[in-house]
Amino acid sequence: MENTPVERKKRVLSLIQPTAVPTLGNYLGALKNWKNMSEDYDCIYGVADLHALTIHPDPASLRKQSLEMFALMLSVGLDPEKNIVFFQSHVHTHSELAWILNCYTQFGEASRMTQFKEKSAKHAGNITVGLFDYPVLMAADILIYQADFVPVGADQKQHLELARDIADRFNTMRGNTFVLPEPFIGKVGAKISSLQDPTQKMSKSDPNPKASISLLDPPEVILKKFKSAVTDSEAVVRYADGKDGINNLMAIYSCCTGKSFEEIENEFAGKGYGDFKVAVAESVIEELRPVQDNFKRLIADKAYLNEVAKNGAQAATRISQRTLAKVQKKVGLYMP
Ligand code: ATP
Ligand code: LTN
Repeated sequence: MENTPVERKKRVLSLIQPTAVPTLGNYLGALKNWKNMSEDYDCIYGVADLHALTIHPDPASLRKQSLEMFALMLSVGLDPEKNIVFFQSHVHTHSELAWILNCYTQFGEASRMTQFKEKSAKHAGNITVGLFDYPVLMAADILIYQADFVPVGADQKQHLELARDIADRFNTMRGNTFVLPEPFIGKVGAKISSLQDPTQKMSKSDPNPKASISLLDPPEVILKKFKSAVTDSEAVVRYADGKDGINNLMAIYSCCTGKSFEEIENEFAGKGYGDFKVAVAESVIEELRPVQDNFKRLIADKAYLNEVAKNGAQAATRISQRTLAKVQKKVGLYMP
């Protein structure tokens, strides 16, 4: 119809830290949704390399892991012709907005972040101001693009709420400026647990290699890790309270095969955990095979990755600059 205004596609934004090779938890909780949303939304995805600085990574490792993470983002199927993919540190507006938002964030609300409490307990000898300020930089990442949806795992929900609170406060004090972002948290897969301690989340910085599946683990390693996954003594594949290990394996299998929990229970009725673990491992191997093949090809083509990163940074800078200029004006910075 001629006079119908073209509706702006909703915008999606998410970043991931290059602290190690991502795990199956990162993939099922975040990256897979990034890919699923990339057809229907206007998507912006990035490597959160500035966030990774909060725990003092070795500089050479950070550089290598950042490029690998970038290649992996493309390997899961994000098309740089249709989405913006970039490195956070290549887009200066994030840090500039973060400083301004720091001045609109209460010390008390930032102190309540559970991830800060957990990480400062883990890195007790190295609690930097950067670690404390991490969620404000994350709020800047989101708000600077006026993002409508932020696909993340369940552990990031509190950070998203803080970003909304900061945006709301700024809008109230200085006039409507920011879109209030909604978290997009998948129903299954939002909280994949450690294979060795299913009460804990699977984390890429877990020092026990058996606890997590890396996206680049070869098939035989994946099989071995699932075979040694901690379960329970009931020997019945069913989803129930107190069966954290089996619940986790069912969530993984469901995400990789599209089967419901009921279908899975029927499929494995009368079978033992051994058969089930092998089936879960095989579904993960098949799910990751194309990702691993793409990664092998892309990581060998640094010139291509650099070109994509340069284009992504330019596009992201262009969009984010508009919000930054608006904010600078609203807070009263003199602009000639
Ligand atoms: P680290 O161990 O370095 O803190 P991490 O594994 O928690 O890292 P992040 O870079 O903090 O990973 O998170 C990247 C994305 O993956 C986020 O959206 C986060 O919510 C999601 N995610 C992380 N761990 C899991 C998990 N176990 N299950 C589901 N989603 C997860
Ligand atoms: N803190 C996030 C990574 C992250 C992020 C973001 C996620 C940094 N900036 C913006 C969504 C939107 C994490 O996953 N640990």
